[in-house]
Amino acid sequence: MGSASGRLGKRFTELGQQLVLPGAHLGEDPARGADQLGDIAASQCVDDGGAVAGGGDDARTAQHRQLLGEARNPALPGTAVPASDVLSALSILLAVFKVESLLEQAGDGLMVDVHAALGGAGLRNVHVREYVRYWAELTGAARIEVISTSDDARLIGEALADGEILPAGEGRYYSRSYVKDTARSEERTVVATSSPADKGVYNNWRPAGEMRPLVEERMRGASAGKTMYVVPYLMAPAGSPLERYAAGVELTDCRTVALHMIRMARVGVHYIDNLADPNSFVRAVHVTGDLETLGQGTPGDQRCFITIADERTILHFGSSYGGNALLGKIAHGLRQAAYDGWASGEFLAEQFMLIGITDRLTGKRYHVCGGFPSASGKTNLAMMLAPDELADRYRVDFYGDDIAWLRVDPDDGKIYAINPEFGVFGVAKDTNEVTNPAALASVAPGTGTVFTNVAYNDLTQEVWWEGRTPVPPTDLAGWRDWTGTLISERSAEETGAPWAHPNSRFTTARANVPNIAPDFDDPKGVPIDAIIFGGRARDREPLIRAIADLAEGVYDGLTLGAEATFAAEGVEGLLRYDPMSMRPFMSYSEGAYAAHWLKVIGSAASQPIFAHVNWFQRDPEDGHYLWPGYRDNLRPLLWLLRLKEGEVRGRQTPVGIIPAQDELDLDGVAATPEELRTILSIDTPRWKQEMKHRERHLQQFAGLPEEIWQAHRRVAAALRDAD
Ligand code: OXD
Ligand code: MN
Repeated sequence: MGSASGRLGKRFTELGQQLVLPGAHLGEDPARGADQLGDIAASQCVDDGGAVAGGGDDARTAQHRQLLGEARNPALPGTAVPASDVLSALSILLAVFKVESLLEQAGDGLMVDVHAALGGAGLRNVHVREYVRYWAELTGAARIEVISTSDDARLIGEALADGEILPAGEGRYYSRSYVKDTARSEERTVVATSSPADKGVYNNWRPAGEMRPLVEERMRGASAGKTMYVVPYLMAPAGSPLERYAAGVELTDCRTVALHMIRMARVGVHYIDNLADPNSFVRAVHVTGDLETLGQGTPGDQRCFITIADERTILHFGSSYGGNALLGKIAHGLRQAAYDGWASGEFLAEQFMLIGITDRLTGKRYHVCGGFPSASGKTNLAMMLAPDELADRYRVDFYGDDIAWLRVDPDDGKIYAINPEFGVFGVAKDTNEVTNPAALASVAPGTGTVFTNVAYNDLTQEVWWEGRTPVPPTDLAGWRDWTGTLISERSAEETGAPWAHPNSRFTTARANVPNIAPDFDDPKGVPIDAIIFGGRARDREPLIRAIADLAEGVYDGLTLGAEATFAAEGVEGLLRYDPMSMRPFMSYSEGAYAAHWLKVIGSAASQPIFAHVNWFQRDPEDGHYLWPGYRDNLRPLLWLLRLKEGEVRGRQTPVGIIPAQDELDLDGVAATPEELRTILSIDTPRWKQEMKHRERHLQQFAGLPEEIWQAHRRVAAALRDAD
């Protein structure tokens, strides 16, 4: 970086300190310099230990209140406007003026680049400009480019020309990641705040004051020679009541990440240039780093993925894959949004799918959302079509496969959900005409899909993944596995290894899904009738059990789990608990999370029905699945909606209401009466064993609301009484 830009940066530093430039505490604080940084051990990125720095809960709450809009409405009826607000408004105006004039004066080096790039793109938000300037200087990026969706074709052309992506047939593309960069890394992911009270069991909490310098040091100079793409985005339909939590600006030094963001979020300058509070965007900085020297998975692992939740700042270093790099998705859409939803008291952000079910006979339309731990069929369920026998009467519409934000509308007291995402980042493995025909259609030629880490054929530009067809292509000519090795030239040890990485993905815009709901972009969202949870359980969990009580529903979500891999974990029947399927995305303590759920959903005038579903029960003798799954999963959901409407009664059990066999529409289902009896019954001794595990699981969570413990005790007592 040239000395001129350094000098100018210093002047900004002074300006920022002098005028308390709005947002200076949010990500571009120039006062935090290299001189504060010691030689911090890599393991400090996540290891616990050491004194906790930072202010108390009140400090966090006050700062967050300001961030989340109270400062935006200083003149609410009956609210006096403090003199300090007037002063700070004046200083904001002054700061804006000074920043603009400094930008005008800039004569050379980086500042010209920032100014020219941002100004040329029509980006006027002064807070965004200052944020970009700070990070461009820190990371040493050589160029700045502001991205909008309309840049997609050009970026694709450039990426193809550079060999960064390859053509995968008409209007589809193929990308390969670095071999040690293929998944989200939970161990390297940290939620940092200034309040130790935010520490939970799963959120890997660290003090913000410790984490920011550490990650800044890793990012310093790490984008040298690269372009920094400025990606302004919105994680909500424009005009949504939750829009003010949805705006962000991702800075990334990876063009493929920008291409993914265009598919996964609404991207364009206008999303952040006209914010009611121009400073209210999430700062999301992504620096790839030198992937070959980061020591992934070793004790010296340099990767650091940090959400500074009370500063609405995301700093991810050391990957260009998936949730590590597409920061609108998991880091903002889940971790940050969950924190914002709690801090504002306004909403829930959950790793939920969201579907609509229309009954053409009655004209009624229902909406169901729900959480499933990974590998429990969430995307297949989200894109499900009605089974042939029911297709004349029912239509299933897709809204989202991964994230839902839920709020209660003050006008009608209903819970409304939006999918904040614009696209689908789906797991390719096992996607085929039977498991998920809608997903296949959504990645068809002409959809602009980007495939990552599947197998690729150099000669035909075809892609393939395990489960796409029962056996791999037999003509091996041109086929390479996800690492780029020609299948025909694999070594003896490599033979038999999957062609595609198990976490290989397709990235496609949501509008490409053939059964996309007609109102998928309705800013208000859709009213929720049912909230479901489901894991992969080979025994105990029936096909469906409905729960009408709120605390028992939340309790069920908190005790959600999927089978641990028995070989690895070694404890028969022990689930890997994944509360609400949010374990990797929790951003504050689980006790507060449960209380927030009770409060938000409890405030709705019309309550949803809860249910736990399980498509995966197996025959203990030969291991075959007892329920056909996939499209047939609509049947238990229809029963649930009829139960809510009072059209069926089901059978009360200690753990919820289970369908009577004749209440399910089973026309065309091949299951035997014996199989149906098993999946529609409760194994009481097995449930009693589970209750002991649950108790230990819940005991970890400090401050768990008494309502949840009461729900636990009620279920345990009902199981005892069932003897
Ligand atoms: C995830 C994802 O990692 O959706 O959960 O990509
Ligand atoms: Mn997910």
